[in-house]
Amino acid sequence: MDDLKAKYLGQIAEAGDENALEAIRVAAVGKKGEVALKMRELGKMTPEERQVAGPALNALKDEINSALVAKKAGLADAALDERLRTEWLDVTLPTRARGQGSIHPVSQATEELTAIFAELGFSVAEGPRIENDWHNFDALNIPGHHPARAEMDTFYMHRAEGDDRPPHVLRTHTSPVQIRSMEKQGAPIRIICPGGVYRADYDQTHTPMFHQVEGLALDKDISMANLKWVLEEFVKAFFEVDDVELRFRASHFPFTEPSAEVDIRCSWDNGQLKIGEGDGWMEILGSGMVHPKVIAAGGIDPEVYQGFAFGIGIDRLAMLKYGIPDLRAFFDSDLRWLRHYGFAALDMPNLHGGLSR
Ligand code: 2U9
Repeated sequence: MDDLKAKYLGQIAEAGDENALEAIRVAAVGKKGEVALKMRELGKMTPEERQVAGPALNALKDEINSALVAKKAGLADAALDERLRTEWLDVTLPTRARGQGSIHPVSQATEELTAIFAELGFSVAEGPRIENDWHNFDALNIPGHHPARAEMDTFYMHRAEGDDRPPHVLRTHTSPVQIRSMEKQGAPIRIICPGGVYRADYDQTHTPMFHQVEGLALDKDISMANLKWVLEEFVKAFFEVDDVELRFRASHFPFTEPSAEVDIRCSWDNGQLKIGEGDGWMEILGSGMVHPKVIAAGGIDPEVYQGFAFGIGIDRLAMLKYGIPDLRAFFDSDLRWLRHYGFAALDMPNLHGGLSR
């Protein structure tokens, strides 16, 4: 019996993991283990021998069980110690730097001009970027044969053969939003429609997607004088100048009559653009009195209501205001590039998570 005890206590002490311990338990104190076999031999003993051997076998069984439990706890402690040794975390290390974004100059310009036109009583209207050709062209007095349709380098949606739904296009201007607003809310109306538009064109001053803001004001007694005042107020507020002279040049758009392109007074000093002073002129937008056919297409009586409309390229406005020379860099560039040109919003802590060095 002493041999058994020495054998199993020795094996338990040597066991390296729980599986080994379980194998020892089965061999020693399991139902068919060595201690059980010895117990069976008790029957063959004399009562005197049994009185000695019985309690001794029970004591041996208890001792082996206790050693198994103690060793199991020891192994668990050792495993925990090993994990604590290898899986520690230095919470005092500095955090990993994360790249930070900032507002895009086009979004910044859109927010600024929206606030300015809101002060002038214009609310914002939005509409779909995929338009039917009636809202994008016909309603704006651009019929099927009109050269403006070809000039606009329109992206047409694919039509499978036999699909005779009316053509849909990526809107070439935000004007269809005004048509939809006129249909929905009627007159009087004073809205601006900022948003992305699409034309198949790509060079230093054109990208296939760009941004426009168009304005529309219809009422019973609106004249071109109102248009001029609104545009003057807008230009002064947007470019943060006290005064600016506007020049209206006669032009032609299918959707306005009369039409005018609008220049602002400016100067170039050592490559530095100054708006509002000097002897130069820079074209910044197109405008006019809304064509009666267009007012009628929006479901409003042109005999009762008239008004003005204008269109401005937001990307170009942002380039002028923030001094960014190449339109294409709005689409495939990064913050270092914008900072190079001094886009101020990047360094304004309270603006859309600025301060992104
Ligand atoms: C309706 C009626 C009239 C919007 C207008 C322009 C003149 C114009 C260009 C400026 C730069 C487009 O982004 S740009 O290339 N736009 O010159 N836009 S009048 O006239 C409208 C619009 C909607 C119902």
